[in-house]
Amino acid sequence: MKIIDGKPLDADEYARIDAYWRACNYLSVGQIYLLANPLLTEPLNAEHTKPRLLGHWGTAPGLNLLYAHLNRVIAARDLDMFVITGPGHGGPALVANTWLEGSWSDTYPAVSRDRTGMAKLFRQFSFPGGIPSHVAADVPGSIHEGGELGYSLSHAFGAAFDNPDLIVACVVGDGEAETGPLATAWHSNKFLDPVGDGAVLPILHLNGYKIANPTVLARIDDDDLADLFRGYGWDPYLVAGDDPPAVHQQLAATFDAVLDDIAAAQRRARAEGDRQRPRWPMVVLRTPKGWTGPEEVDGQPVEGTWRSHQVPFGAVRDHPERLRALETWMRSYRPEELFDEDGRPLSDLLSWLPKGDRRMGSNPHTNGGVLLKDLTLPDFRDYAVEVGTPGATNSEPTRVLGNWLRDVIRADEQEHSFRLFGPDETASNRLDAVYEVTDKVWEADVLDTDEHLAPQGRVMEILSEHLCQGWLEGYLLTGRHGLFSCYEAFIHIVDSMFNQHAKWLKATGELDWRRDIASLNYLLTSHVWRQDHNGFSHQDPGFVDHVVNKKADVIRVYLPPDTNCCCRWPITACAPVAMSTSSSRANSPPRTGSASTTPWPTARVESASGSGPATTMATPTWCSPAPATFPP
Ligand SMILES: Cc1ncc(C[n+]2csc(CCOP(=O)(O)OP(=O)(O)O)c2C)c(N)n1
Ligand SMILES: [Mg+2]
Repeated sequence: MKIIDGKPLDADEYARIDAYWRACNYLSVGQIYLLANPLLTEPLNAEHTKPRLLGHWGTAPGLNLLYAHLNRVIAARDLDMFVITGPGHGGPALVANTWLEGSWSDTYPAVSRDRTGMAKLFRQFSFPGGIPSHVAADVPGSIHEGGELGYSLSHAFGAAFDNPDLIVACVVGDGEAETGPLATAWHSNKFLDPVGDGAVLPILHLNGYKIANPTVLARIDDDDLADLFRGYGWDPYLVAGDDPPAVHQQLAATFDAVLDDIAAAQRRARAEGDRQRPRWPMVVLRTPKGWTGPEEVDGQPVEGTWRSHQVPFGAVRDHPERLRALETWMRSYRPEELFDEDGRPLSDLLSWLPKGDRRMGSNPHTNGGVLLKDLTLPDFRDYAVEVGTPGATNSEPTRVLGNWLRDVIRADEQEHSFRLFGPDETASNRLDAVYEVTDKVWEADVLDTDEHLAPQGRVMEILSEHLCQGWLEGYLLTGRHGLFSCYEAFIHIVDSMFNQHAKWLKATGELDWRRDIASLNYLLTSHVWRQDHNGFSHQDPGFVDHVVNKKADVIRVYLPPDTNCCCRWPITACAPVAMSTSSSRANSPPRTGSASTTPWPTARVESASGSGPATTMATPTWCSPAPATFPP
């Protein structure tokens, strides 16, 4: 792995960035432990602490360090950048950073950037009536809640697609990196176009531990780790240490180097027409878990071990010596050098930070609805099959839908705000008319016998339902549109990802500053009843059961009975998550089609009679123009 040894920080810059890091660490510990006395202006007593201690400390110092150094490069290079926090259980860290940079108080003015606000900040954390413990929807700048680990990198790539000026930094936990969805997401670099897409900077946070175990990637030697990532097509840089001055310098030098690499790769592709797939840089950060926290508790090592994962020591109200240890720990960050008497961060702490929308907590991409534009949708009636006598003609519903999607893509040629995702099934699902106007994105090798593979395109195919779902979520969360088509039996692979997304939508729906994003549209095909080609192995209608336990303001299900209704559903699909299981005779194998029974005026009624209520016909989030009028 590459190790960069420069010392780019002069004494002032070093002092500023270290003070900022200490402030974030102080604010993180304060959120976990304190109810009152936020500036430690009086000796800490039991009543100043929370009766129930919750939260995750171990990941916080690393996240704070990274946020500080990302701030430095954003400000120095005027970057359009935000960060996705894989270890999203580190809520206190992101809350601390967004409060210091001012995004938190801009979003929640009652939590001001002063002593009163700091007290509220501490109290609200993981507290009744307060905020969640994770990097939840409440946190400005977040498009990713950490609860269920594994999706950070796919979300980061989804956000970067079609955003050529954006850089998405993505902190990947070394525990998270053991999950299947995260493991496959390293391959996303074969689907990122250096011309039309932005960049993703993965930062593997090798703090060595998960909840109660070491991590696999921390216990293989550096050469194997480097080989692994080089094999995935990355160029890994290592930053390692436990001495803050040395790590600050090395991390600053490394961020300078990797951002130079990203800029050079983009310049080669964009200005020089070099079509070789770049070997994008990534960073491996090996620092201790729970760094700067208590070294030992009750004779057991804590800092640098899995014991620092959550709250390093509990029951501080009952143990005076722990109370004293907590006070010593918090005072080690020297709060009197960070905040004035009114609790305002000192100007040196803030003067160098990114301003306005360049703050990661205020980057517009992280509140995607702000950027969302309606898609131009062709009139579905132009695609209708003729129905003279009901039941007399056959057609393939998804093939006709493919014609309509082709023209959606054509109409989006300038905006580039729609993508079609699938696990190698777009053609099998009979949507291949889209290849008349676009290609499948592919940055790996291409042979003469391949078809429709190109560095740029609107179709994303990889045999990982996790990655399709994660990419699409990231794409939608940053204000774009998309559709995921998948065999009914195998969409279950993303059951829990669907749940997470639905929860995110529920939570954002309760935050008035979060703008609505477009529907996550699933098209399910190859149904349980239509398995003469495959068999029992491909039968599982349970995804509908799974999703309908969500409220109707989050999920709509459409069961179009024939071709004309199948083409009608995307127009009707106005829920945050909309799903169509096409007609039971919808797609493969192609030898028979679906008997068409529904001419257009009736199709409207049939589509709306799925499981959604009548409000199904409301203005769709992702549709333009709204289907306000229909032929009589
Ligand atoms: C899919 C999933 N499985 C299990 C958990 C429970 N869990 C929460 S945090 C954690 C350890 C995470 O370790 P790592 O990614 O290394 O984060 P860090 O060390 O930075 O805290 C686990 C297993 C989870 N959140 N998600
Ligand atoms: Mg870890």
